[in-house]
Formats: sequence, structure tokens, C-alpha cells
Amino acid sequence: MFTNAIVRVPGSNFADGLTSVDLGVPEYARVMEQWEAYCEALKTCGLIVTRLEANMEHPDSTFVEDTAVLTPHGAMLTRPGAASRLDEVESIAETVRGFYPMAQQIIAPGTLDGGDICEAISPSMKHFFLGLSHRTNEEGARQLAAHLSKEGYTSSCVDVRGMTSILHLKSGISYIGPGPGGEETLVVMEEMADCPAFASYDLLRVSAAESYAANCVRINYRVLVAAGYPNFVEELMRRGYDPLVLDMSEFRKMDGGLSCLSLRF
Ligand code: CIR
Repeated sequence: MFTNAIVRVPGSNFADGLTSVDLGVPEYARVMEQWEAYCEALKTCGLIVTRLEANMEHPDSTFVEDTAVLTPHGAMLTRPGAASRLDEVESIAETVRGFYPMAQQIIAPGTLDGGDICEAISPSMKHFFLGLSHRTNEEGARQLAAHLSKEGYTSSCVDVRGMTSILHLKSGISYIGPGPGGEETLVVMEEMADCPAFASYDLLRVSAAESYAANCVRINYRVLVAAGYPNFVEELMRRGYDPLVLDMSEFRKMDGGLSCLSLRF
């Protein structure tokens, strides 16, 4: 069960952040509307939400997930792979250390974005998938794996560098935990569904047409899902999950998804 979340208010220069997609310029009023709805959803899931002020020096800094990896045992501050995002970590470190005084940090030449780290933790599962991407390198993954191993977690790398349609590992997969029948469920986009690393999981395949929906977030008894993907929502419900649908159109324009807007712990 999660009890807390850290979020950061999007700055009015949000549209100046990095993007690889051509979906238009985010409209700030709608960004804020969608972001407030997201924060409300976190509260609906039972979380206490710590809200950080907008950081105008870093337009991507509302994507707080990329700056830390938090587990029930400890924290690792990251070293983001995009140069423009490196200093975001400094601006969140104090808040993270308030919850995790012993927080560690990825050091150079390692790079790592939290969006590449997919935890699969349940009473019977203590594993992390570490995505190797254009943001997270082998050294970053090695440092995190060593840290997680001390905390009693296993981990394995999944190379997504050849997948041009996704930025991070979690753009393509999400662990949504045990379903009502106890099945360990991994949501996967079609392109990644045959990856041998996922063979022991109960896979919920997301069709190519609904690929963006693969970035969803299980929080306690709910699953946050992006609006506009009815087949995925139907399949989640059929399996006994309780989806909470949120409009993500403005964040998607900047390569953002549901998981990247918060750190949950
Ligand atoms: C970036 O390119 O870094 C941001 N515009 C989007 C980051 C999304 N983060 C995530 O999915 N964890």
C-alpha cells in the first residue's frame, strides 16, 4: 500500500520542455486543469500529497518520477539522462531526504531516469525491471541494481533502445500487481509482449492502437488510466481492477504519462 506522493506544479513554461512527438503545444490552462485532477485522483486513492512549487528553471520538472526511485526500504536519487534535466534532482533532494534521510544518489558516468524503473513488488514478488534507454545507461542501471540488491530486491535489465516509439521502459509496461485472483499482472504494449523477461507474468496486452494506455499506475485499490482507451479500460474491469480515468492530452504532448507526474511511496 502507498501512503504518500510527491508532485510538482507545472511551470507556465511547461511547453518549453523536451518532446519527441508532434502533437501540438500544450495549453497551460488545460495543463493545470489536468494536473489538479491528477492530484485529486492521488487523494482519492488514499495518498497524502506533497506539492512542490513550480520550478521555472526546469520546464520538465513536473515529471518528478524521473528524479528518484523510492522503495519501502530506501531511496535513490537519480542522475537524469537529458542534460537539461540534470539539476532537477538537486531541487527535489531535500524533500526526498525529508522522507528518506539515508537517500543514495546515482553518480557519473551513470545516468538513470525513474521512468525506466518498473517495480514489481507484492507479497510474493520483489523484483525491478531496469530499462536501458537513451536516458538510462548500463552504469546507472548497475548502480541501482546494487542498491536494490542490498534492500533485498532482484532486478533485471530490459533494453528498449531500439524501440523508437517509447521514451522510457514504463512508456511501454506497467506492473499493476496482483489481481483479485492473485495473478501478478503486467500491462505491456504489443511491441514488448514477447519479451522473455515478462514470461512469468500474467500479461495484459495493450493493442498498438491503444499503446499510450500501457503507462498506467496501480495505487492501492485503483488503477490510474489515461482517457481515450476504452478497450483497455474494459479489459481491466473484466479482470476485476478498478480504473480511474484521467485526461492526459497536454502531458502527452511533452512525452509525459501518468506515472511520471508523481513519486509514490
Ligand atoms: C522528458 O523528455 O524528459 C519529458 N518531456 C518527459 C518525461 C516523461 N517522464 C516519464 O515518463 N517518466
